[in-house]
Amino acid sequence: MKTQWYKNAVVYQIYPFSFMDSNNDGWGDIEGIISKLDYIKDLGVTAIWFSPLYKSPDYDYGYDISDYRDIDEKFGTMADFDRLLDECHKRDLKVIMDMVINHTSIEHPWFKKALESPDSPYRDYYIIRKGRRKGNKLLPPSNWDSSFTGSAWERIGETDEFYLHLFCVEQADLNWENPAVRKKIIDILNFWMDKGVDGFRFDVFNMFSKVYPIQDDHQRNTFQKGAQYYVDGPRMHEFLQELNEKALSLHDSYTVGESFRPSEKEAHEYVKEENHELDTIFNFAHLDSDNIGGKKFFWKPFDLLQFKKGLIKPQTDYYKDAWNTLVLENHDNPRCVNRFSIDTEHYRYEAATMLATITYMGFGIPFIYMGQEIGFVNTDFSSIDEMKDPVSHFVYDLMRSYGMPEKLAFNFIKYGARDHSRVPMPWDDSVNGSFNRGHETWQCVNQAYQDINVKKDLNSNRSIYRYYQKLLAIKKTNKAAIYGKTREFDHGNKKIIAYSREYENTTLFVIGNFSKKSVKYVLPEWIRHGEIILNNYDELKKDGVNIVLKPYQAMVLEINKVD
Ligand code: TEU
Repeated sequence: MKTQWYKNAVVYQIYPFSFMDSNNDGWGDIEGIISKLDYIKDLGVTAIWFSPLYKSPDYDYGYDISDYRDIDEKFGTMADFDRLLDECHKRDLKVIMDMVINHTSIEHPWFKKALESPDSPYRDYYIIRKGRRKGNKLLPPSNWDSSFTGSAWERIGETDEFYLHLFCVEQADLNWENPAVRKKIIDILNFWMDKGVDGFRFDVFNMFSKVYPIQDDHQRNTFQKGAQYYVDGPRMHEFLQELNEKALSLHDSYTVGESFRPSEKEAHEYVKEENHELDTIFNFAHLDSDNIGGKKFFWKPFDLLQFKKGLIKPQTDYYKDAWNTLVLENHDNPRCVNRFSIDTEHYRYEAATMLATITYMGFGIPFIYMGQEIGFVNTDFSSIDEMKDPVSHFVYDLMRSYGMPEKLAFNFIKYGARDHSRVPMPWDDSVNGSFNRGHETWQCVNQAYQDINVKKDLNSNRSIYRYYQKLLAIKKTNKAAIYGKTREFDHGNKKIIAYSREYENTTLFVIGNFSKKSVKYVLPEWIRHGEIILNNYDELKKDGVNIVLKPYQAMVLEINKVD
């Protein structure tokens, strides 16, 4: 049944709120997406992942689902979705749906029914426990933290019971121990696959299974209290295998799991082919190279060695019995050209193309986040009120509660805010970047659209989009780029990333300069006569056995052994 089409796929992620607003109401919509499918196809992608389109009260902008079988009306109707699916398939674009099943919205009928009566069978759909009395205080059932700051427990009205929410208060965790819950989820997956969707991205999947009975976390140096009891839980493999057996394996599906800081061992187990769990998971380790422990707000000077290790290790360690993914941006991250110590003011084109080259020529499926293909930049938000993401507000409030002055707290959250990637897509330099025809947008427009937009990029002789086209064409057809074994060179070099990809008679050598200065590099002897198949500069300077890489220069060389 499974054709493994995903192995040479290229995925484009759309955050529907901000892609294209066809009816000028301020929100992106399905009709808008359909109008841009040719643009996406021409880039060279083969699949689209849609961030949630389902009904949602949007406390976490779609990641709090209140109906898994319907489309939110701001995006359109189910008939619109069916047309979208059809239009994608007509263009040979696979459709990957986001599936947020660690939790539901508190406005989901299951949760509402659960709260209606203490005897409701729906009560066991969630994780509800009695609080602990201490004197005349009622404490939560455990000391677990939510990933979004504060306690992971919320009291149910005036009762002495609490429900678990590992994210927003409005996102109640489902009880995966309950077979009825798993059955409902399996039915939902089959519902979408019967419609013809080709795969799923599972949101925070490695939190489905928790350790019971619920207990306090006494670990000293934990980044998040309770994580040891709700990350990579004891029934994870069993749950994923069940989804596979009863839904995923019945269709020619592809799955990518978004995991929350999985252990290396478990990460490998989730994707090993023989385990029949997930096809791939995301690897974000390299994106932690400019922040502390993955907490994006806690900025630290960029560490290239950490970036390289994070990017390369999954390629070398998961090789053979699993597949991999390659990510630079998504809806939870700032724009890549504004990270990694990059001088984006002077070298935006060079840096955007360098990052794409050294990331996507690796082993795994490229995931491209909308706007990344034109090197779109972070937004210069002027106040916290312009930020819509609840997480920005939680962290801002937390900093204020520690006594941090307003301005400092705002500057603190600005670097890593998720809002940067969630502003409307800039199509040209007309009003609102032609995301719509001028209606106030749900999220402020990044004023940089006047200089950086799709139309201008496509007309430029230094078009980032056109460079991506060349890169992706190689990525999809060159066997070494798809299947090649990755080997890193000069790990200790603090300016250069270099690795090879070897498959049968072909070897590629990928090299990129992370510095804004020219850097000399001695190419390994065997590749010196290789052909340059991709270069983000017009030339390659040589100086004896050295090559001289200009600021943010990246290249791919190819050599073929003749038998
Ligand atoms: O994100 C999971 C997650 O924990 C992080 O990526 C999180 O966004 C980040 O640490 C906050 O700084 C997934 C979704 O991608 C995200 O958009 C949702 O908010 C979250 O799950 C809850 O559904």
